[in-house]
Amino acid sequence: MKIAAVQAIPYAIPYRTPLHFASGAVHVADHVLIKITTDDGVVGWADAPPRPYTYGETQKSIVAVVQDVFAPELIGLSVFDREKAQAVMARTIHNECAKGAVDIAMWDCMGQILGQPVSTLLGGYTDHMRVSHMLGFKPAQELLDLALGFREQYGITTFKLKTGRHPVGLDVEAARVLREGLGPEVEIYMDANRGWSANQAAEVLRQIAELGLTFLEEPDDAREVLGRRRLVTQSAIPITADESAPNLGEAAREILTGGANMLAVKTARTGFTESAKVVAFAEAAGVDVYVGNQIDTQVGTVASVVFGAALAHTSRRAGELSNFLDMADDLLAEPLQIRDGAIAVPTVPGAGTQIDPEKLEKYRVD
Ligand code: MUC
Ligand code: MG
Repeated sequence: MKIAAVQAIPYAIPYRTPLHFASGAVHVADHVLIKITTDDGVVGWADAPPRPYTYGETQKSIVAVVQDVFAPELIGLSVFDREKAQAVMARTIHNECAKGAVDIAMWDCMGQILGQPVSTLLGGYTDHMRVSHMLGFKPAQELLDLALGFREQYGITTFKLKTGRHPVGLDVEAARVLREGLGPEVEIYMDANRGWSANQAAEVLRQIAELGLTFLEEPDDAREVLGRRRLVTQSAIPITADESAPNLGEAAREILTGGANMLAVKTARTGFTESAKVVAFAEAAGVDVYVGNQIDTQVGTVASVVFGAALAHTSRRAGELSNFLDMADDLLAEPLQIRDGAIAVPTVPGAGTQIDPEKLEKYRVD
């Protein structure tokens, strides 16, 4: 059960429908597949999405840090030595998604060796996750048509509206059209990816006060601390930290210094080991969390399902688990199904991240 090889395989799969948001856009899933092989032949997989506009990582930087920096230190450790692996990787700052994927691939090996689904090992709270769909920038009526289609076809009743546009009226209008068209039962929240100033966000909050939105994520740059604190104090709905809380320490700092009062948990950046610590902190602090989307493929999404369903605190809210529907193809051997607005937790031993070898051959770019 010792780690014998750590490989980082770059690949590219186009999006049928690109996603546009305040900090960037995605046209191609140019991700990196992490493959860990043990000395007794167990293979663990995970997906690392480069998000230069969020963490500074690129496809090439993920390959380089995993193969040149992490692999030499990880080879020889037991796949069960996850805290040792965390310590090894913590010597290199940032590189969140590279670290997260190595951790998930190790858990995949652990589950296979123990003959248990990883969701069971992490807590086994429930057997499914409700799905929230993320809507990128589009005219208001198109957004409503899309949301109605997702509700009709997949039973999805929670939507994240990407915002942060100028003038802010564009996003206020989109929220109003969605609320009127979807009715009061559907859950809607906003993510501005730092697109506004604190004052602009405050104006949006005033204008959407009657629309019953659940929370507002990263309205402005959290480093502008006084503006952000004023927003958090004055807002009637929670202000969620996503990219301002990319790891345990920064999540704690944002909450304890009043930069946010809710947290996005993303397995793509904190894997399973650190995500569990973020959730424990949030639970102890009385802070709500939700499982977010790193614009994940099915390989990334299944990891979010495995983790989100394992813990009571993360399974309370819908997780963002459906944006792989916008991709032209995927790598997962058993494609994910969304039924009645939910995805079932894989019951196979491991993390359920098995790869289709023919598809990997087709899309790899190394
Ligand atoms: C999100 O919640 O922000 C967009 C950029 C990123 O890093 O993740 C996505 C979704
Ligand atoms: Mg976000």
